[in-house]
Amino acid sequence: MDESDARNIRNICILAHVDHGKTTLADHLIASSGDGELLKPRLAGKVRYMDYLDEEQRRAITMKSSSISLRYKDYSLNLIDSPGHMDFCSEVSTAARLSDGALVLVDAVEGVHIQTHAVLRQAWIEKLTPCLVLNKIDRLICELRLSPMEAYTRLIRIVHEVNGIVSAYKSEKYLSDVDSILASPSGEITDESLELLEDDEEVTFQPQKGNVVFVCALDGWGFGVSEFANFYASKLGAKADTLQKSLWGPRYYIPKTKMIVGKKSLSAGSKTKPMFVQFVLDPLWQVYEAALDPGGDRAVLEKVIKSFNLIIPQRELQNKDPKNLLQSVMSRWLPLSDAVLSMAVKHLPDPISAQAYRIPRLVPERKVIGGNEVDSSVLAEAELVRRSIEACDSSRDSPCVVFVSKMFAIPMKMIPQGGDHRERMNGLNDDDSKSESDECFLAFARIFSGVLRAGQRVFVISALYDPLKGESSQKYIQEAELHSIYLMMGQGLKPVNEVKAGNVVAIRGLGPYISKSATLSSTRNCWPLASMEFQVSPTLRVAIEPSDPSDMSALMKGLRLLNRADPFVEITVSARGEHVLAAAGEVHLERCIKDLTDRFARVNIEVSSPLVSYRETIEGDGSNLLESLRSLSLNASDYVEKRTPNGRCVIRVHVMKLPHSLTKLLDESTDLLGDIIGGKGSHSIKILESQSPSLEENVDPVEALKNQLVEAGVSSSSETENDREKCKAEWAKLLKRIWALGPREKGPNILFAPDGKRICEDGSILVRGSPHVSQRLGFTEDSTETPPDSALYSEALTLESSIVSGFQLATASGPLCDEPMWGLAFTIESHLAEDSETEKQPENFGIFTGQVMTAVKDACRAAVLQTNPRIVEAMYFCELNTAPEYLGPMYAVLSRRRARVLKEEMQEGSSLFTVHAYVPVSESFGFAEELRKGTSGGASALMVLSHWEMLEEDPFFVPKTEEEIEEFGDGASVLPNTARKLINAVRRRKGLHVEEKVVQHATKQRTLARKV
Ligand SMILES: Nc1nc2c(ncn2[C@@H]2O[C@H](COP(=O)(O)OP(=O)(O)OP(=O)(O)O)[C@@H](O)[C@H]2O)c(=O)[nH]1
Ligand SMILES: [Mg+2]
Repeated sequence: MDESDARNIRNICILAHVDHGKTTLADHLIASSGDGELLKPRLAGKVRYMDYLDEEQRRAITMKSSSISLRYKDYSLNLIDSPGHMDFCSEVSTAARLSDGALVLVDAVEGVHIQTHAVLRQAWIEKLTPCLVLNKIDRLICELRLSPMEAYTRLIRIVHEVNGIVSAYKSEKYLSDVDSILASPSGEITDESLELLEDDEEVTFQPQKGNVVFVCALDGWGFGVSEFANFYASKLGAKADTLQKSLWGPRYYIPKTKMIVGKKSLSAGSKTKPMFVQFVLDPLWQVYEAALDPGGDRAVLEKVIKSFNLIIPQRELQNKDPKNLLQSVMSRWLPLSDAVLSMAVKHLPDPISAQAYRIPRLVPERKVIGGNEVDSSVLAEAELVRRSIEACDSSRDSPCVVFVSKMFAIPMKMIPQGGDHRERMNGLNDDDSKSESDECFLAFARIFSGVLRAGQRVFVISALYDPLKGESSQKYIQEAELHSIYLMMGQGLKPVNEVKAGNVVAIRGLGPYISKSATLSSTRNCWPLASMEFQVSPTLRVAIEPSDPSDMSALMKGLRLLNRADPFVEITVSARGEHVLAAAGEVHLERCIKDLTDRFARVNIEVSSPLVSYRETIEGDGSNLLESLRSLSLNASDYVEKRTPNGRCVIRVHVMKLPHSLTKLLDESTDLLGDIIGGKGSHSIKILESQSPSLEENVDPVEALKNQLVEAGVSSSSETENDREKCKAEWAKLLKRIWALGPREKGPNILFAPDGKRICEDGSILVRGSPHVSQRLGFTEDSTETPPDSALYSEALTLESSIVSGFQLATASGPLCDEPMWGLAFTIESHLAEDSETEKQPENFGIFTGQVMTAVKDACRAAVLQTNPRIVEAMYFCELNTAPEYLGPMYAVLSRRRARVLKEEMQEGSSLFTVHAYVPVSESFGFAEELRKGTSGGASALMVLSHWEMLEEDPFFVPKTEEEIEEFGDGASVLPNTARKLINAVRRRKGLHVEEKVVQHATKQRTLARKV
């Protein structure tokens, strides 16, 4: 293969919301390739060829991304089908990384849904070129029974909406999926917006440009406007190009003058339809009516067959079932695969042009900042490798670079046998024990540069590797010998000896080296490719153990295999020694358990009920952070005081609530903050481009975060402009005092360094702390102040780390139920007094620092408990779809689950309702199941983790005022409220003390019992 060959490669993934028809579309593309040797055309759309796992066929949803190599004309295509269910969204990321272009499907009836947002975002992050496929056009005709004009309005609306989402990613700020759904305009589109829309070069999807097709994947037909433009060109005596431009949007054909005009030139009240309706939809509707209506006019069909010279076997023409007849005609008149694939090869990029602009995302540019110690030859080679990726250089002597986006396991029997004798002899190399050799691990990979050969030796580089770091980075690089390379054919594999840059393949022999993803390279001096970004993190956690304790080792082995085979599952051992499995959702969890029992461990497993995480905070919305700080300095009574047992150190802790926007920002930037705060000062390399999807390229993420931090502190308070400025100044001052973040040094809680006088009246001195985080973030310079040279001062200095540790411990486990704290600001003043005992024993010092740490921790926890503590729970954003008759039962289920409904909307043109709601994670288990039962399968729900939300309820509520006692009773008989119940459940699970009166009124209970 030479360069011109790489120009003929297209790596394409199919992305969409669940059930919008990806796998059905893939079927038709497969059937049309290679004379139907893989899949008979008449079976296309029925077998769902890419869903080869039993579980996928059983549930009729795709659960993994898988690739197939196809040929279309001179082109070779790697088509990757991806799942649409939220639980498997990580598979969308792995598919997107290996592709250059994406076919984004939208169901014409259901329209844009939550996963449509998510996949468009994923495509945007990975710099994929998208094309739009509007699927299920047949449903507009047969199910909704829309007129062509109504259908047209609906299609325009969808295209408009999808364009809106993409342009938000392109231009504005980064939004999470949930935010973008909540922000998306649902208003009507006016004619003016249409005029704007169609002439704007910036608009991504434009049918008249050819990157939108209208299809019915089930029946195997589809078209872009160019198909019709070509057909009408000769009939109307117009140029196909001109026609194509007019076949979408408000363009009208005046037969008298043979002119195409805009809306303005139409006479008032004119009934002329837009050209898309007149020339495209009307004929389509006529064919459908002719075929499906009992009294339909067969002549219309004959006319179509004749004018397009369709060759249809008699057998099919005489088919009694009108549906089959229709399918025969439509799939020959407007073949689906032609419409989709001709669009794909024309509008989606080849690897050479794609890699040239994807390079900043794949290998962010790095700049050496002042490192004299950097080895320039290493740097030069690493740069060379980067350029070779940029050029998609497939010459033999260029460095070979491959990205593995996931590892997957297939049963050994699916591996083609023969040919490679080494495989059989050396089968153990894949897996580390005999019992595991039933499964074979393959790497799902793309070659970005050079040539990869079977049997080649490569370096396996993990994401943390840095070639400039020399020795210290060695643990991130390994050497491996590949076994075989396969072209993926959906269910099958085709062994090949070598592949060139730009192709997608499966590689065998990397099982022991890679757990999730990695970069392979022929040279050590190569940067790892940037890590992939996942839409959500695995949040559903359960503890698992074997039913029979003696199966423990089998389970461990199974877990190890599962961890490797599933890119998204997380397996950890909890502090209490349980094996905790984290999955993305219930469907995912169920599949993991099934895989474990049937394939990987083959033992029976007990699964605990889900372990839900909570956070702890205090009452309030944090809008008065600045005021409470001010009052703190005025009146210093509002604190908790603790003393170390030896009495030398007095600790005063004051706690405040952070503004919500700030907490959210800290929560979202954890990784970045971790990098900044934990980063070594002498970092010689700076990654220039942000890896997170910040919009404008080349924005320094640290700068961006700093600006956001400055904004977040003031945004919530202050009314007048003047006030705002004052607040800003004050907040800026405060930002210079950030001593630490917690827990784990990067959480959403802040420790401010105290601002008091250094020496107090009683001679004790204040442990000042250093604004360590502020310095790292660049809010303040490294302080040059040298403390007075005295023993007490230097002792105070050494206590600083104990105070920070105490703060970290406290924020990691709050007083309510040992869950991490959330959105709190602490100021800790510790006063250290002179040691009264004359002799100082150094061995006592260790004890003393420990005492300080414990005192700080206790004081922080006590401060929270004293300031109206509240429990915070995680919320899912939930999108429900239902027919109107099930709205009632659906709301019943929602209210049982403490859900908060955000909006209910009827989808225009159909009778379906879409409802958005927040559902607490703790209430979400079995939700889908209950919904299905409650509505006899008439309503469906998808959930994505959204945010943390504080429960307003006071967990320690006891009626005090007269009115309260009247309403709730005297306290003894008050039932625990929701907050209290949640806390108690967690405490019970963790084996903590639970204050509960088991028997409240013994006498009453006895009488009750007798009655029963
Ligand atoms: N009426 C109609 N139904 C369709 C069409 N295309 C697909 N379907 C049906 O839609 C359902 C879902 O199709 P799939 O191809 O499995 O959808 P998918 O997008 O692969 O779903 P996931 O992989 O689970 O996300 C199936 O029942 C198909 O028969 C179409 O053009 N018209
Ligand atoms: Mg599918």
